[in-house]
Amino acid sequence: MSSLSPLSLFDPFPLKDVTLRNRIAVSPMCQYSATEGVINDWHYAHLAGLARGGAGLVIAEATAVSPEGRITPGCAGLWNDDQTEAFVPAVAAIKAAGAVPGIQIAHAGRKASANRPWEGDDHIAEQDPRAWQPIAPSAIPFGANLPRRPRAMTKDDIHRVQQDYVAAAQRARAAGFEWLELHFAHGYLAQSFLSPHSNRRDDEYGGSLENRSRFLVETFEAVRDVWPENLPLTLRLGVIEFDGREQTFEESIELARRFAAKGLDLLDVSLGFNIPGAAIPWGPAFMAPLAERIRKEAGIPTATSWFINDPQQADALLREGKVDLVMLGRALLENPHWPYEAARALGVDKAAWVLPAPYAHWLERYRPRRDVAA
Ligand code: 8CM
Repeated sequence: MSSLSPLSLFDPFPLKDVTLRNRIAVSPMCQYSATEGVINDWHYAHLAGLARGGAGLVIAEATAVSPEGRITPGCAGLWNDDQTEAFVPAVAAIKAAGAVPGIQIAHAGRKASANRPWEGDDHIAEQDPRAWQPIAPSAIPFGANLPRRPRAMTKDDIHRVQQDYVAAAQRARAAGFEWLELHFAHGYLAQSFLSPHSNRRDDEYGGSLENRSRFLVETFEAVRDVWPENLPLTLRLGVIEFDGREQTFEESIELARRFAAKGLDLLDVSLGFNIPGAAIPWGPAFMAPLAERIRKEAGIPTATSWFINDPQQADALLREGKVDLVMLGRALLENPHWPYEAARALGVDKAAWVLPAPYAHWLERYRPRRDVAA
């Protein structure tokens, strides 16, 4: 990667020992369809289909590091052997289709113990046997559709959850994943430590930026110690809360610098979702200017998602140096073959794009040949 030549959507992306065939990544998208955290045929079809569609990186959904860290009872998990083994065929299918297999590991914090989005999207009633006690930095509920009061974590809880992250990272590697993202965004546990809205602790895990970020930094360091040095370790960080204070973004640039110094390979720039009613300025690629500032001011590769739907728009984000990788969710669910269409729209020669041989062969064959008169 040269800093002189602009990047484009179909440039390979080398990061550590992994090279993505292009700059298109599948955002992690919860399917809420696992049983006891074990993924199944639905997930295989979903993940393999996205990989076969041509993306360079497929990141499997937010996968809980512990039972209490699930958002819903249907969330995937990585705290036992059955769950780990169930990921093995998914990893194989993603790789067979030419994409790099990634996974996001997560703890839902005070947003845990919820119903699936299509079954209410609210906390499961406390008396329901499927419910469990959410935990958080402080006993402050999210509110709105998630009113259940979490239990404030003890330091033992903090250390246990950090060890759960470490164990889940090791399981992710054992399952064959080559790219690991820690979920430090969207109002889940790590983000709720960072945000003064949800963290009112008076010990070394609350107060100053240094203290509010301690849970995140320690967790990152512990995972970095066990995740192979030669494979990408990334964070999805909620860099801004759109809470009218707008201070958190300056803090996030500082935090990104610290993570970079500690071996972070890429920052997936996202937002807080940590207070109901935040004034989020939804719009096409609205997080990209923030990703650009972090890329330039913290000197770290960035990715971003949110309303990136159009090939020219995605390509421009790379050419303008805003990001190193674009993350697509809904656009790829609607059309897993979006990368093929994007290649055509951008006039990219398919030969320059690494396709699995059986497809490269068919796509090149029986095309009108320029050297043969029609
Ligand atoms: C669900 C699970 C995990 C996440 C999510 C969602 C839904 C929306 C979103 O993020 O933005 O990180």
